[in-house]
Amino acid sequence: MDHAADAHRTDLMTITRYVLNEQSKYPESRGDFSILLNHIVLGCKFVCSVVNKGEEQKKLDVLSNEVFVKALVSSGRTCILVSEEDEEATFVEPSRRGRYCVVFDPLDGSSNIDCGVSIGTIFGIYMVKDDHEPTLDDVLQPGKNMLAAGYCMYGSSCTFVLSTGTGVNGFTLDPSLGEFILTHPDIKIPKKGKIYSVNEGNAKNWDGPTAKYVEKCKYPQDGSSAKSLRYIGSMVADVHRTLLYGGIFLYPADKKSPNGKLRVLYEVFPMSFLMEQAGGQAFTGKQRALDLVPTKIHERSPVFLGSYDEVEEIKALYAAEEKKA
Ligand code: AFP
Repeated sequence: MDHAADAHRTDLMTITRYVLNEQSKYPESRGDFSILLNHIVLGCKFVCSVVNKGEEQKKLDVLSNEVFVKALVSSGRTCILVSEEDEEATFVEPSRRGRYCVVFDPLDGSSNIDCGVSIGTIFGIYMVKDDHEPTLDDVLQPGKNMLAAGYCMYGSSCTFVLSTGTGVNGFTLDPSLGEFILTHPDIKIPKKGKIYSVNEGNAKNWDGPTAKYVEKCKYPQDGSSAKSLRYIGSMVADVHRTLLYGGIFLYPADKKSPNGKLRVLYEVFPMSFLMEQAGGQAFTGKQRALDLVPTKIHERSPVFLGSYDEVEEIKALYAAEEKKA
């Protein structure tokens, strides 16, 4: 190996070092965010280790949730937690309270566990609005108010993708070091893509714009090549591929599920935040996904996210439909 490559290999940018570097740009910062993130990373390392041991699904869901809730509360930096696993939000007791609200899905795609498909943890972070007694309104904020969002994918390797609002970076767990190392700096999604990702089993119930878009992917009329279909059915894995290779991931509304399937706070928002930070877009069929103001913590929304040009096409199809109405 030449000297330059060696120097790179030996200068390890761990996720902690990365966040501390970011934090040093804000002299007023007290390090609370780094502490919070360290606790999220610890939860992910734990889940990664149990997923690799092949524990059964039910246990893993519950276990992962418990680990994240305990890690977040013990960080002393959180005040409200919203988890996919818990019907109600958790309000942290005053003596252990901090200023961050964390919304998360501890183990998304868990129905795939038993067949070894990649699954993941998704999270978003808000700050309480003011110095006041925290209320649900502090988490019922539009996604554009998130300070940070990310996911950790448990697959052939364990990958942590993070945005603190200044681009997107990917870190891979080095099991021998027990550390996430920066392996995918400044991820940018290709402007156009050759892949679409959707559950086509729902096609008979789709609305006009979704059906037209997918038809165009398969039978393009402009001389371009047809797109490839890739669908894992595990959001973290489908979004991760979309982020790296470009294309579009869609979970649209349909006649049976007028609000789609995916949850606004801990699926749609974090992934939309990452897409925008990587140069892509996210749309609900009506508006920019990050502008949505949720009214319930487990609310659902349709979502179209991915390469900038692909989402532009979807937006144009919905605009044309609206004009007709
Ligand atoms: P589970 O957590 O119930 O496995 O749901 C996974 C998921 O929420 C998300 O990860 C996938 O993108 C989506 O569901 C797949 O849904 P379909 O099976 O309806 O395509």
